[in-house]
Amino acid sequence: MMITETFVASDPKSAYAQAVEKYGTDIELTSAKQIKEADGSLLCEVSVTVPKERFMEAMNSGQLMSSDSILKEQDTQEVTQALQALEREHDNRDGHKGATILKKLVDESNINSYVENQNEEDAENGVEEDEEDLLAELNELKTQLQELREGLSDEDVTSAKQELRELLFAKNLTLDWIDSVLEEIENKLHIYDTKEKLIEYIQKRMKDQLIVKSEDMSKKKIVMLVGPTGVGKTTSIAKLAARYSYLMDKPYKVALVNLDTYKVGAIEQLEHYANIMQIEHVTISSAKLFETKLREFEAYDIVLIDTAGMSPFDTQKFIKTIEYINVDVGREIDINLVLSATVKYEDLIDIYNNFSFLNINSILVSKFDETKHFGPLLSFLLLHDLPLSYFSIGQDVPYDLMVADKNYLIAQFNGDLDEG
Ligand SMILES: Nc1nc2c(ncn2[C@@H]2O[C@H](COP(=O)(O)OP(=O)(O)O)[C@@H](O)[C@H]2O)c(=O)[nH]1
Ligand SMILES: [Mg+2]
Repeated sequence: MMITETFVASDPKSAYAQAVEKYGTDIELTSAKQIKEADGSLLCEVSVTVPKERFMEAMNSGQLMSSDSILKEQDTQEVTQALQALEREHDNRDGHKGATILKKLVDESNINSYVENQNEEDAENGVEEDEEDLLAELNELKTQLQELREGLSDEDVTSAKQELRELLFAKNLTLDWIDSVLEEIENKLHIYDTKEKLIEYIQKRMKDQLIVKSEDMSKKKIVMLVGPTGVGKTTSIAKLAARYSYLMDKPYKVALVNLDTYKVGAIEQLEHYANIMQIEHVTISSAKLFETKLREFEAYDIVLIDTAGMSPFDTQKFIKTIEYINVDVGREIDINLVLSATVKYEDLIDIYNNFSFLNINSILVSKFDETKHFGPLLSFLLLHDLPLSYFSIGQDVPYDLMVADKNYLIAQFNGDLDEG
């Protein structure tokens, strides 16, 4: 038996996301409509059906338990991390300037015991002349020790760090990320004493954190490009089609599927490329046909799917997209979100949220050639840990495309830093 449940949110994606959060992706979307509240605001209502057992399961709120245990795990992790940081700090102090201080401290304690001994002896012998000298020496040592302690927060290093922090922020990296990275080296600042050294560390951290998806041609693939209108989906599909069928170690068998029946000229645009390259192509307007065609294309190495751009309130396009991706084609569809490098950070976040109801597998960055400023894109990637697939670096089909490369991206960012 199936149960129908309705979810309401400000836009269809969020409403659908609620359903997925509750029941997982294995649900059927039965309707989505816009509703007008009494105050005139627009809401979206999405209805899904789920098997009764699944409904009961969710009712019995296993979810609460699991989110609780996730919290505990996070807490433990945080505590462990804090402990590790403390240990590092400790090691570091012992290992470096701390060692000098430690030595002085040992010296000082020797003098203390010497003074004590002397005092005893003096009391016994009634000798007082040397005592003043010793006390003076001890005081001097104390002053030196104090100076050394203050020396630990090396002003030069701190200002190099501050300068870099401001520069990175000006280049649109988020303060959250900058500070979390600078914090990691807080106790090793003597190693990163110049701006250049600090930048090296920042680069290393970016490199560690960025993920690149390797271009694995060993398996047959269905790749779908999604993203806002005009971002370069169709152009990228044409470049990819050419790459796979003509520009690699061997010719792969490619088919093009166009789901964009909205944009004027979209059908002709893809047909144009497909005809030049003599590649199998088809335009599709129903989920049923989508299923039939994808099954027909089973023998192809790569099926590339072009889609229509979508904004948060495109309810119709949203329902259609959901219908398409829920079609059982017997294989997984690799969903690539196309993001333009020219877009500002807040917009990247919005676009990602807008499309996140589709399980985004990777990011294709377009319009790499149109900006020198990669801070916003990097900030986005460092926040979301999404794998990069390709970079589109110009309008020229098929050549302006490269397999995503961390070093290339970081080098572009550095070029921007050098300009100050
Ligand atoms: N400069 C530059 N232009 C691009 C790039 N990719 C696409 N374009 C241009 O952007 C415009 C829209 O591209 P299109 O593929 O139709 O976008 P779609 O709406 O996402 O399919 C076209 O004029 C393309 O030539 C790129 O990497 N660099
Ligand atoms: Mg297009």
